[in-house]
Amino acid sequence: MGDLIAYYYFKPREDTTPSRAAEAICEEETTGTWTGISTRQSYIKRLDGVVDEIKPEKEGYIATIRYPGEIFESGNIAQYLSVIAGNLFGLKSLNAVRLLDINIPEELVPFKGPKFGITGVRRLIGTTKRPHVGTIIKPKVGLTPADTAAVAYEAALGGVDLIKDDETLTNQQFCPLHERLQKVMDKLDSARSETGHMVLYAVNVTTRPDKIVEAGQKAIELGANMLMVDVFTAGFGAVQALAEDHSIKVPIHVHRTMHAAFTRNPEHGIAMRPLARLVRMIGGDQLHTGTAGGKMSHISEEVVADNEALKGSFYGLKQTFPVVSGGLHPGLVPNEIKTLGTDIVLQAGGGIHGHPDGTAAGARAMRQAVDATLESIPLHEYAHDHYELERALKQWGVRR
Ligand code: RUB
Ligand code: CA
Repeated sequence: MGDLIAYYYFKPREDTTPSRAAEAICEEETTGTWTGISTRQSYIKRLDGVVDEIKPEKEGYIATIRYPGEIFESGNIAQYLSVIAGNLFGLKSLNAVRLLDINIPEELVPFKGPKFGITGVRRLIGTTKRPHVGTIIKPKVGLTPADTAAVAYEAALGGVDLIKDDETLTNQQFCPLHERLQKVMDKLDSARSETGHMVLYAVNVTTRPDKIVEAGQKAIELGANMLMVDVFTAGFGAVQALAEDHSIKVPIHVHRTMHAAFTRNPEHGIAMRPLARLVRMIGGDQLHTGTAGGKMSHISEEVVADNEALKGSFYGLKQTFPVVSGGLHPGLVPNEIKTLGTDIVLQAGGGIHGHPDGTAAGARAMRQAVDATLESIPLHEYAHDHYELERALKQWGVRR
């Protein structure tokens, strides 16, 4: 079995050498502990982690650590994380440590990956090249099912490809999930009969892992054409259970709320990249990876490579559709496409529902911004004969 390679940025404690600090990671995560032990049999040596390389980086170092494949239980993501992203974060010999990326051997990828992937989701909508445009219903919580459906209808008329719940909306009393889902799907049917355009609705079925498949099945029975899960609050196991179940025949949209608790600090925590790889392995069809210039604090040079982790070749698994979201509006679209390419879902909440002429106009403005960008026409020029875009640019400006 091949080894799993993990890359860590780290800063050793002042009284610890870089190699001692990297060794401490290996020991803690493989066969060692803080002291020599009498129970260590000689046959255990093959499971020792190895520090392959240490090189200086910014204020610290990057260590390449080789974990023997045999130390992992193939297919058990929770166990993988306990090794590659486990106790090491608390070791006193390191002032800071961040898991940057992983390289996983094929034997540890017994997963089927996305059922749909970029191509499958595109096939449902009928696109080949252009970025998809999505919206999050706003306000993020509080609307009744009927009002949620009315907003969804407007967004669909305006030309979005995807409508989704927000991460904090699941099945609260003010907006019961089944009622909301049925009303939204009815409205999307009406919109489709007017526009001829298919729209996906990612209904947020995030719940405890032992209930999520049942929740997904029920949603599909009631007409859901996409399911959404908050992967870090629900756990990888919840997404995996849903994605691997044969009865779940719709794509899965994966939100990453809580990710910044581990991804935001450039010196300590877990970068998005290994997490993105895991989400692709367990079957996420779409995953939030951030923007080039939106409202959330991202390490934007990392986003391009994070998306590559979702799209690059990986043991034959389908590609996961990167979702670009957080403070987007039409004026930001050219820069997002220029930086991140066209295989993206451009998702705007406030940037659609905050349009001065309402949701449908906001959706049109986003679509117009995409069209202008693909035709290489500056937004201001395109706005001359596209009123909704003109109004959006007046409201929020253009990023130069
Ligand atoms: C965006 C939104 C998403 C964020 C999360 O709303 O609701 O939850 O994208 O960030 P708005 P990320 O368009 O109004 O800002 O996608 O980076 O995880
Ligand atoms: Ca949100």
